[in-house]
Amino acid sequence: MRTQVGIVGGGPAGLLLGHLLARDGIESVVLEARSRAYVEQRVRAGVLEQGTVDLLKAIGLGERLEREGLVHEGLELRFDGVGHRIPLAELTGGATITVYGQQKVVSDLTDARLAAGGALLYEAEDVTVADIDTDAPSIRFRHDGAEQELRCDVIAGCDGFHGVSREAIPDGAVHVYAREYPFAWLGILAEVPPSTEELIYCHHERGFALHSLRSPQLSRLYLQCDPSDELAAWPDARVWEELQTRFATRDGWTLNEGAVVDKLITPMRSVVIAPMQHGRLFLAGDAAHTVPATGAKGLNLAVNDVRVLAAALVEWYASGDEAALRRYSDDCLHRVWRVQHFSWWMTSMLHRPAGDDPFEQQLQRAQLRYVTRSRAAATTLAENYTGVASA
Ligand code: RFL
Ligand code: PHB
Repeated sequence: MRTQVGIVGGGPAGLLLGHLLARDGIESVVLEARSRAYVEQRVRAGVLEQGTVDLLKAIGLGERLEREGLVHEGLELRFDGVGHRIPLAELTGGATITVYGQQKVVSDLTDARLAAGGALLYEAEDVTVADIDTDAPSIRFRHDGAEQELRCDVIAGCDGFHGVSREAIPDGAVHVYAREYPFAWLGILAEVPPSTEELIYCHHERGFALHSLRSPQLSRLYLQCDPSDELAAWPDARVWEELQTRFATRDGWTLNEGAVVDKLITPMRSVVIAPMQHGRLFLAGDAAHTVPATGAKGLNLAVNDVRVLAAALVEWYASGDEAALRRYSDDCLHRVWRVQHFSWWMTSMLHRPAGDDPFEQQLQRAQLRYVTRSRAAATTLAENYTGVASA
């Protein structure tokens, strides 16, 4: 088998890259380890930046997004039992965020790829990436019981945080910057109308909580937990009780409860692999970096990477000039580090610190008061959250 661009991973990064390349007549094959049903049911991100929405609309993927996406012009920071609105759009000259589940983004991209006859192989097993130091890299894998080799001009490693493509990079050729946080998130999807119109990021002495949503009938809620917690330790009743405690306000705000239809525990970590490329292998999305979910950035950053990578590949195929491809990592990393900083900052401001350090708790509350009272500080949050901050 042969193609121009071999794409490992059929998540948002891989599928969007395939879509962008196809628009410029560049052929690709997407290899996905899981089944279509699994990939499309995986509940993950919910918040799309303005730039992500603009791109999806510009490339013909805006139809359902426009119909079902919920445009938000603000968010709430809640601490000491009081809510404070950050008017995102007003502070940024009109930038908004759109709540639209990652599953829907993935379904829209999958439908578009299959309708256009693009190659997308599910349940690709034992995928390995080889010969990235040569002009003829290849991907080996097993599909329907048969060993396969896909020869390519370049390979895009879009296989997420647990992917295998970056293992092809020789030891010592990249630097891994990493930070683990001493807490995790327990997330639920609940069949209940959201108790809020805008997202609520809540600081509480018992730990962080977040109220998000997926639709007028579906709520998405998270609470800070211990990274070693098992789901079994969190029956639904305990989850609701903890959410009720953390979200409680002095003026008696109520949190609606409903049937829990999905529950997961996800670690919080920050990772950057730099450079994001080696030879003919280009890493994009979570394969190259991860951020703690507090900034709602991972998917948006993945979209930015593949936008830059697709443009560089188009230029290379059109002119033979490698300059943009060689610059790929540098072109992405400024934004990657801006987003890393913002995600770390939001995470540090909102979570219960390890060891319940009272000094750090007072610093957090001082920062929260400042962000909610100073227009300059609130603008910093708004620019970063909506994705219009310059890197
Ligand atoms: P993905 O989505 O992990 O997709 C990688 C794909 O590669 C496949 N794969 C392989 N395929 C072939 N061979 C192999 N060896 C393979 N190994 C893996 C996987 O099955 C998968 O289909 O990475 P991608 O495309 O880079 O996309 C990144 C985003 O998924 C991620 O950054 C976001 O979900 C992060 N995130 C959020 N991002 C936002 O922008 N806004 C949010 O509101 C937001 N909320 C979240 C989040 C992530 C969360 N979790 C569960 C980590 C909330 C949560 C709870
Ligand atoms: C979500 O809706 O899943 C979500 C929203 C905001 C975040 C993280 C996740 O910061």
